[in-house]
Amino acid sequence: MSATLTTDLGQARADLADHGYCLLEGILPPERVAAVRQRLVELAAAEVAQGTDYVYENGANQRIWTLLNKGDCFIELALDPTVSELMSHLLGYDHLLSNIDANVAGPGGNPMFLHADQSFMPEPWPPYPLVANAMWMLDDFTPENGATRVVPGSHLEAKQPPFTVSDDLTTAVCGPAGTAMVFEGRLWHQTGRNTTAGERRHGILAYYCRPFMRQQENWFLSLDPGVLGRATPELRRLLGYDHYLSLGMIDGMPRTGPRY
Ligand SMILES: O=C(O)CCC(=O)C(=O)O
Repeated sequence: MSATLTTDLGQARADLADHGYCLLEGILPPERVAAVRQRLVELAAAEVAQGTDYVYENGANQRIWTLLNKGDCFIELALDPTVSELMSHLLGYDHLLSNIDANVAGPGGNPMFLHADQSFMPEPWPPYPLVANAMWMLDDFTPENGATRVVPGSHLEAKQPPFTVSDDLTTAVCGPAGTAMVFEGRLWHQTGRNTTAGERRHGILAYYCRPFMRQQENWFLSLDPGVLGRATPELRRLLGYDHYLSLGMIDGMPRTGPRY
């Protein structure tokens, strides 16, 4: 059993509970897909030209990190209200943005190792996810071009995946460009193998965590001051500029507001 494309949030929540992921179809309209994809393609090429790239898999795959600093279109993705609603459902209203980066899977790229995104958490895991991701599909994701592969229902195991699993345990999560796959942190998954001759599969991972977790990106050090200066209260909250209960205080005081 696996999740199917839906525009219904009730179905999405049910798929998250049953399968550990859901597929929000058409959440990004074609003109936004085109604009975000174009910006990403430019960035990928520019980082290679500047020698600041994160190319891996023998040159086949590329990650582009810290996207909040690299275009307002990525900030809009991080703040998407539908994804935000599902993140609140999975992680609580006070969830944080752990990171937002792109993963480009190119021809010849091998599968990533099978993992769960909360693998840093010692077992036993609590009976709820600590982190969750939205994979924004900027191309049609197909089994051939490296669509993310998952083990549906593996979140219910609530533990790290075994070191090796047979390929037929995993399913390629396919969807048209403009789909977002929301998946929770216990789900076993990996980037797929890209067997195409020339297709580069572009996806953006908006990664969120519970408010008591350390974020993947150290926003306090890496965020462009210009982006912070014009950040909305919602973005600041997502980045961790608000306190959460007794965490994130300043000199003993839970402070929020424009100075902070
Ligand atoms: O690129 C993908 O399909 C998945 C990437 C992934 O699993 C990860 O970044 O943890």
